[in-house]
Amino acid sequence: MEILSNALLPAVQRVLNATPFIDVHTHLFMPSLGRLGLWGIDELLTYHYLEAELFRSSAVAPEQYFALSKREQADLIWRALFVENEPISEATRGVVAVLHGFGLPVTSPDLKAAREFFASRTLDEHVSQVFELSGIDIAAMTNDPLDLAEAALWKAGAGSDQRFLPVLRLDRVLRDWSEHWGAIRAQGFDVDEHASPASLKGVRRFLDHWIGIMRPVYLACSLPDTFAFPEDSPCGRLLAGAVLPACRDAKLPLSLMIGSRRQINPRLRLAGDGAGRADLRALERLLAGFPDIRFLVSILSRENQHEFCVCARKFANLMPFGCWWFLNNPSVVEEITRERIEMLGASFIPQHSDARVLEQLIYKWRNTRRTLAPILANAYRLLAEDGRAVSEDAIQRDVTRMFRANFTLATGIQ
Ligand code: RAT
Ligand code: ZN
Repeated sequence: MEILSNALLPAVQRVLNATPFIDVHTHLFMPSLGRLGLWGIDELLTYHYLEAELFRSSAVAPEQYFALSKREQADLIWRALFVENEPISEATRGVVAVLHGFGLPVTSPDLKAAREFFASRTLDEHVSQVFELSGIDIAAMTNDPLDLAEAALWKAGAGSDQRFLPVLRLDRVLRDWSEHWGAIRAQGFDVDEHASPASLKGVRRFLDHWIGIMRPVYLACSLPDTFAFPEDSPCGRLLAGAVLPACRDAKLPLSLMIGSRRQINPRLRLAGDGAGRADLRALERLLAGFPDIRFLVSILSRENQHEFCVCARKFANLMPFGCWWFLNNPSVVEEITRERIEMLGASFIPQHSDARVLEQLIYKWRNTRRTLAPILANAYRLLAEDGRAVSEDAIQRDVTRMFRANFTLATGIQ
């Protein structure tokens, strides 16, 4: 049945709320990966997005802050950003939404009630309840084969979990070869510091080995704003000579997240990374050179977004996803998503959560639905004005495509 213009927004909201999304990129871990997964109030408050905000609203020096226990850090952040200030930034508002979602106090001078509540939860059930509240049924993880603790758990046979998809993350291999080649060698693969032709074979064996253990749904790497391709550097050679061939043979997509500038302020540790505009010609060359490989790509700089859409119109093997990290704010998400719909229809994945702490899923997905509803409704209103009214089934088809099928088709899962 055709929907009248003034009923479009509620219809879109209904569909968005009723459709379970696939979260295509998070830093969460399935419970069988033990204590790697972060959750609870102290982790929520010490999220690195909030740490960066702390130093703008408190005189504490990063060195003093990092010397504190996690609990003391959380208390400090709560006091500076939630008691002494109104939490109006995106990241602080997110904590309020999570507390409110669980019926916990949002203006309390301390964290007692929240700590008691989270201490009473059992992880496995808590994961399921958080997924339910967030409206997702599957989350892709970020799995690092060079993280000693994580690698040990995989080797011991971490049980799979239908709520979580493994993703083989290659930042240490592609971004910091000089620091990490020794760790690959220590795992028994023949590589050297120069990323020589023999090393490419060793890395290829390393990748095949880990693809066999983790069974990832894609391989992934974040890259700097200076990313170039092709390039005679360890990253360029390893990408062309080992990673891309491994993706092709295993029929796995490669996810690239381009534009992060690591450690522009190392005093802030994880919160010390920045963003920069990239040269998307490198991406164009990759897409043109490897048409049989699918690329899931997110770009960090707002200034790159228009040419990124143009690029996606030229290359069907590119699946743009998400408004990453510093872009994940309503004003920017709105602008980017409108543009993507106008240029790509429903052939992109509007958002991922990038959650590092389990309960962040609740506010990040709530915000995505809230921002997206009027944008989609407006697209259908314009369509109706131009002569074609939509039905709820048509809206459902688009939403399912954007938040599920674009990913399942790109990765070949299900
Ligand atoms: O958004 C973040 O948490 C960043 O610190 C990064 O981890 C980024 O999402 C990435 O995957 O590199
Ligand atoms: Zn991430």
